[in-house]
Order: sequence, then structure tokens, then C-alpha cells
Amino acid sequence: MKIAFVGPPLSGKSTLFRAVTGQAASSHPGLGEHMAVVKVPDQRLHWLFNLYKPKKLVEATIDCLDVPGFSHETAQQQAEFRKSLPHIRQADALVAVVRAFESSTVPPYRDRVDARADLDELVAELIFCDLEAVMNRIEKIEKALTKPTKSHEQEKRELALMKRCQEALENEKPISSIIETDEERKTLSGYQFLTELPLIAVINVNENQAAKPAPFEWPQAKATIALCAETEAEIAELPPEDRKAFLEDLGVSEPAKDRLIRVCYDAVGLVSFLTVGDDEVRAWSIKKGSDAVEAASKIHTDIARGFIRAETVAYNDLHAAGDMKGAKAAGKVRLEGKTYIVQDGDVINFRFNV
Ligand SMILES: Nc1nc2c(ncn2[C@@H]2O[C@H](COP(=O)(O)OP(=O)(O)O)[C@@H](O)[C@H]2O)c(=O)[nH]1
Ligand SMILES: [Mg+2]
Repeated sequence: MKIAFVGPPLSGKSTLFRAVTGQAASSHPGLGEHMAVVKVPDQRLHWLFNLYKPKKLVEATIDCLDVPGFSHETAQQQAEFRKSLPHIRQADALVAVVRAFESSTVPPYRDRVDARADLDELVAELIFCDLEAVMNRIEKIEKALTKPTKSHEQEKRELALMKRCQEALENEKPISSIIETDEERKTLSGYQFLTELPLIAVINVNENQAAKPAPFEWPQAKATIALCAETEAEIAELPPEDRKAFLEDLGVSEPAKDRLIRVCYDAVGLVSFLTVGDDEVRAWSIKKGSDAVEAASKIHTDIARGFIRAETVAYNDLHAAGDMKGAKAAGKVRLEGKTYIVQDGDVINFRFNV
């Protein structure tokens, strides 16, 4: 999964990036792009690691992208943001960071601190960018339709879909709002439209607000969370054993990293299955609703092609039984077929022949 931090300049995107990835985003606040890979914390893996004592523990990972702020204040800022669009379009979810914190040293965007207005403006910009892309596409298809080709039927279907996108965007609605079928979702995801992506609103609040619920729920977002990016970034830089006490002082039960990752998994609709063995204990992320063959192909296409059975046990059952032998004795290990829908926390051993 890839997530991109977007928002107006100086809203705390790079600070949140630092809190989540443990890496400095950029030496110039508000400038440049930065990418980091974050390991997804998963307690289940550690328990399995102790049980199997393999050579390696491999967590699932998330790619985090920090980009320049989007801004209408100057043409140069606008151009900077536009330059990052191709990268942002590759994300699976957008994390919109807006400012609600007070500071006498950090100038606020548009000379006012208004998180809602910033979110509205950001979405208006995303809609505008998508509309531009849709209009380009429509122009290309219409041109193609004037030429004698064999793919007219497909082009006409695509044109109809693009016209629906255009209508939604012109009515200030995201493209995600017109998706009716899985097939449409698949087709549309190929275009990498920004308003097709799930959006998570992060309201960057003062330290003394960090423990409180978000000041408002933003209707266009899959989730709205409030956090104090600066303090979280400072805590993330402490030695691990000191972090808990500082988080407690802040009044939060888990670091921003864990919370944000969980919310993003939910928003994108991902679940993790686990594999175990002497070599490695590993977490794999797949779309919720994926079947056993799709899960197998995540590991290797050969395993999917030669799929026989998925020997499956729920992590909680394995944990309760103590080990695989105990889980088998308790009748908790199932032999699942190709169409089995993989559940979060399934520990799977794929049987296959090549
Ligand atoms: N007081 C306060 N300042 C913050 C907070 N988050 C970020 N800042 C400051 O705001 C400035 C801009 O932050 P930065 O993360 O670079 O913003 P970006 O342009 O969105 O990447 C920096 O000076 C940060 O130290 C916060 O939660 N509270
Ligand atoms: Mg920045």
C-alpha cells in the first residue's frame, strides 16, 4: 500500500511524515518530495516468531510519500504541487493534513487557521485536477471514434463512463461517488483519478487537544482523526522504551504511526494473512474479500497456478492452542479450497504442485 500526505503548505505534512516514518522528510519545510517505507506493526508476528524461531521476520510495509503543499497563493507553489501529481496518483489512499494548531512562528495558509476550509479547498483542487484528466481522455476517445477501428464498442463504453465522471466532477462530487460495480471500480482505478482514492482527514491540533476526539467529522473522508504531529514526531525520535510515558502524557494510547496505519488499512480495505516456517514468519497484505488463489499469487504466481489447498488456521485459534500441533488436535486447522475468502489473521500454508 502506498499513501500520500497532501495538504496546504506548512500544515504539518512533513512533520507527520517524520512521526510515521522516523525519517526527516526534507531539509526545507514545504519543499521537495520524499518517500519512505514503513513497517506495519503487528504483535501477532512477534508471537509467531517466538514460536517458530525462523531466520527472518518480515512485516508488511507501507510506502509513504511526502509532497509539496498544494496552494493557490502563488503560481510557483501551484506548479510545485502539480509536478508531484504523477506520484500522488499512484497512491492507494490520500492523507489530507490540515492545520488546527496555533503557533506564533508558523504563518497560516491564507492568513487564517481553518481546517474545514482547507479541506474544502484541497478537495476542490483534486476535483479540478481530475476534471482536467477526464476532459483530456474524452477528447482522445472522441478523436479515436472518428477513425475506423475495431475497438469502437469499448471506446463508446469508456466514453459513457468518462462523461459520468465529468458530470460528477462538474457537480463537485468525487469520482468515487459514481462507482456502482466492481467492474467500474477496476476500470476507473486504472486511470489513477485522485477523487477515486479514499481520503483520510488528519487535523493537526495543539498538544492539549491531542487526546480529544476530532473537532469535527469531515463528511468526504473515510475517517477523520486529530493528532499533534509535532509532539508525535518528537516522541518518535525518543528511544523506544521512553515513548510510552510521553504518549501517556499526551493522553494517547498508541503512536500516530500505529493509528494512521490502522485507519489507512481500513480505508483501503486491506487485511493481512500470515505465513510461518523455519525460514521466515511473514505478514502479507491483500484486499479484503480476496480468495485463497489471489492470496497465493501474492507470494508467487507458481503457488497460485499449482494451488491445491490452503491449510488455514485463524491466528487467535493458533495462539489459544499454543502451537500448530495443538491447533490441529483442537480441530482448528482447516483445508480450504480456491474460493475460500481469506480473513485477517489467517495463518496459511499453501499446498501446491508445480
Ligand atoms: N505548534 C505546532 N507546530 C507544528 C505542528 N506540526 C508542524 N508544526 C510546525 O509547522 C511548520 C511546518 O511544518 P511542516 O511539517 O514542514 O509542514 P508541511 O509544509 O505541511 O510539510 C514547522 O515549523 C513545524 O515545526 C504542530 O502540531 N504544532
Ligand atoms: Mg513538507
